[in-house]
Amino acid sequence: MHSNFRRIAQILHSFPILFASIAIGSEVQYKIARPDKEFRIFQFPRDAIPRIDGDTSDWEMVPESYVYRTDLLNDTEDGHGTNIDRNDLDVAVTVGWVKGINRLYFRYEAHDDFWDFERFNPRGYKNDIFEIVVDGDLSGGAFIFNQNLVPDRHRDQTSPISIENYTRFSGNHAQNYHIYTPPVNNAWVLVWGGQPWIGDFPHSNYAYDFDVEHGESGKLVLEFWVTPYDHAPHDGPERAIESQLVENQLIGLSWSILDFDGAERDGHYNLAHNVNMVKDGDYLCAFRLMPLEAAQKPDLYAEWTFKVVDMERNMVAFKDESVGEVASWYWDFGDGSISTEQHPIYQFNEKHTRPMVTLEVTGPKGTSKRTRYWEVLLK
Ligand SMILES: [Ca+2]
Ligand SMILES: [Ca+2]
Ligand SMILES: [Ca+2]
Ligand SMILES: [Ca+2]
Repeated sequence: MHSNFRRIAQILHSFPILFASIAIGSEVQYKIARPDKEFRIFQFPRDAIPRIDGDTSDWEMVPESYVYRTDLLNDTEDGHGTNIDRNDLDVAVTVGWVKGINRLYFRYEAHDDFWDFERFNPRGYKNDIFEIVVDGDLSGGAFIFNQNLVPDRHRDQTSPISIENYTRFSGNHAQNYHIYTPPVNNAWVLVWGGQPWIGDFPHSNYAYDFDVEHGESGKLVLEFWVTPYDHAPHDGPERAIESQLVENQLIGLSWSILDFDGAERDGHYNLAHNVNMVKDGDYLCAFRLMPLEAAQKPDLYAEWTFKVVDMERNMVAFKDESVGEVASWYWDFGDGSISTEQHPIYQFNEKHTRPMVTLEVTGPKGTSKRTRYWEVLLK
């Protein structure tokens, strides 16, 4: 059932509308946490990408419906359950993305009655942590080595085979970030896996804003982005494969807050309502990469891409990528032929090796044209 669904889900990734109708309100069950709830990732327009500076004014355009707060969390480890004292911890998390860029942006705002950030000094306090886990292609499955999820022969961490498996396996197909809130005398994130490089720029970026000392109560703001990977090897980004973030698709994502208040951990509040989320992609929540909200939609403009599918026959597949509401398409292939399909495939005559191709789109807000001159190269 499980693997069948994964296969179906991958096929349906190409048909997001169909996928949505099957995933919601049907018998299909796939292995995620909280299957009754679909979370949403806000799409920023490309002219309003958040600046990572700790100032969250660039998030003010995000509707409240995208803000996930303390009421959605469950302390599954330290006994609070969903009955969380907002004076002890109160958080708001918002996730964003930009179409065309494989990054997940986060705004994390937290009130804590005791900010504990001296883990890395000799007094030996703990450290408040915001932990996120990302599975960019919903592949699911265990991704942390040595957490009772791997065969016995691999559990001895001192054996060479264990170490090799750790670097090959942990964090490879889903990534876990332990983010220090805030870091003092240490890196901003502990990557729980074999690929610490994903915590470095340009694979991620972060900025904090807080005005509290260790032990005080108050508010902390963290703004950051990470890059999700389908394959994040130990030896660096050269062989890594970024997850392709595509509008309307689902990804796996969850977070937890490890709240230390001066002594032992006081809470492990997690969105998945199951602490297996820290090590197994089957326990992440489904987050949808949303289209632009109406308020952020730009006026109509024409845009398209192309692929030469058969150079010998001068066969080209055109793909409409216009933004805004489009009612009709008019392609001029520059040789006297036209098409009114949205995504035409066209065979050019041999005489037109460098055609000038124009797409004109028409919708309620008018018309827009986009010409590519000498860009479609044929034989
Ligand atoms: Ca900012
Ligand atoms: Ca607290
Ligand atoms: Ca994955
Ligand atoms: Ca704390």
